[in-house]
Amino acid sequence: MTLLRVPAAAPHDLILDAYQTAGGIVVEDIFAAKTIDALRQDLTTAAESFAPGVATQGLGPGGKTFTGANTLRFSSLGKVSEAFFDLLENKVYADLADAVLLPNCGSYWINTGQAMFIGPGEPTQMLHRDCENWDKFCAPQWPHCPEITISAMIPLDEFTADNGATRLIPGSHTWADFSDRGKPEMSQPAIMKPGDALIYSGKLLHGGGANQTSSSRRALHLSFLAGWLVPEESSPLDYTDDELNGRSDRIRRLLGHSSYDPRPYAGGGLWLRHVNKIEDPAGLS
Ligand SMILES: O=C(O)CCC(=O)C(=O)O
Repeated sequence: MTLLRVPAAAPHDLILDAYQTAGGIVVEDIFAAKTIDALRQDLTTAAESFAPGVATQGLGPGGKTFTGANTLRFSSLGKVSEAFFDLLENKVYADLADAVLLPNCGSYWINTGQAMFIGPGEPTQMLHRDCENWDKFCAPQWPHCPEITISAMIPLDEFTADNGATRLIPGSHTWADFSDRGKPEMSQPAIMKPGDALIYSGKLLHGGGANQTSSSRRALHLSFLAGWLVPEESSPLDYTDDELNGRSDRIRRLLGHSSYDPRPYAGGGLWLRHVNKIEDPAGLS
């Protein structure tokens, strides 16, 4: 299956259908140039405070083989760029996330918003599925486990086959064997320009490409996760209530400043304080 590309202006049903068929699609012109230009500038400045190769995915030296020896990663992106909040309100991505995740949860929150700058000489990352983070949930039900996470790779530079464009295997979200991660030669690069995004299911095999150029491949990743699962990034600790004052309900919820309400599905409320929603007066003190 070749990589499918759809314009962001296409009808929602067409975008959803392409996503469900391939497991990952390039959505062209989904983000405004001014948003991406601001993110490129702000994240490049913030990157000066981080060294390549120090991210471990919380797993020590073993995690570094996944995150990359010459790849620079950092998160909490709303702390360094106002433009990050524009991404959270993007209607095309929100509509797709709603359609994919809300059949399986009352609401979803940010899994991670993460700068991923692949440095020169970095080899290809292992192909993986983002849902492997929640292995004990996905593996036993594979391939019929509910969709729990959706991700976007958002280029800040052109993504080319040589500079580390994310590689993916379209259709691998329906493979019968969860342990089958395919082979690198089965993958294809998501060639994109700034303003586009690769949006893919947590079930899809993908990974960062090798960077054979002399410049970093600058990009960020923004993923959402069913609200009843623990995300990669500790967003609720990163932002105080005061910092999110005046932000939309959606942004507060995405950043973990609202409790989880399972309805219309069964289950109890989660992420509470004093057994009340954290946004209710009784939950505040
Ligand atoms: O950098 C990329 O293109 C993809 C990285 C990725 O998939 C990951 O680290 O989970």
